[in-house]
Amino acid sequence: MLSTSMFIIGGIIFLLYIFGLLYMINWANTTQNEDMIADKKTLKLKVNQIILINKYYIKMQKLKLNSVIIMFILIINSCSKSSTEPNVSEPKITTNTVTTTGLNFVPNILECTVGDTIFFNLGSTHNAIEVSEENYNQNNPIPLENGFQFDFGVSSYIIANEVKTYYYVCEPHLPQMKARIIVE
Ligand SMILES: [Cu+2]
Repeated sequence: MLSTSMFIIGGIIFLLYIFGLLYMINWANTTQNEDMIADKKTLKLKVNQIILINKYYIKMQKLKLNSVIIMFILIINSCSKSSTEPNVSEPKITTNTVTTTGLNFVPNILECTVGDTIFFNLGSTHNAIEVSEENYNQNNPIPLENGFQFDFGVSSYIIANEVKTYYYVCEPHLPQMKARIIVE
């Protein structure tokens, strides 16, 4: 992935920068200490100079820190931008689930779109058999030809390939337990 490699490269550059910065700060401190020991005799004369150098040094450190922070923000920003770009080709995943509660399918009427996947999570005492509209109205659990049939306690799915209404029943719990899926 482009964003991952960018992040790794950015991270390496950032770490190198930090190490370089730490080395520079350490070097500046040691040389400054050495200078201070060596120039003890002329220290009083140089006090004003040292104060000025220290002020400049602190300013430089603040600038360095700011540049590090800015660089880090830029790296993070570039990475997050590339990862949040909307992927147009990504399919829209819509899921619909039918479960069982008591002697009911939930939801009783499921409305969905052509192409949707409908999951069934049936309780152990319930099955789901697709029937014709007529048999649905007459509470006859006669399976519809080429219809879906899910056994007791099954977890499975159907894909709604056409605009139609699925009528289905739970065989042992008719006439109460029946439901519909309306595909639009
Ligand atoms: Cu049932």
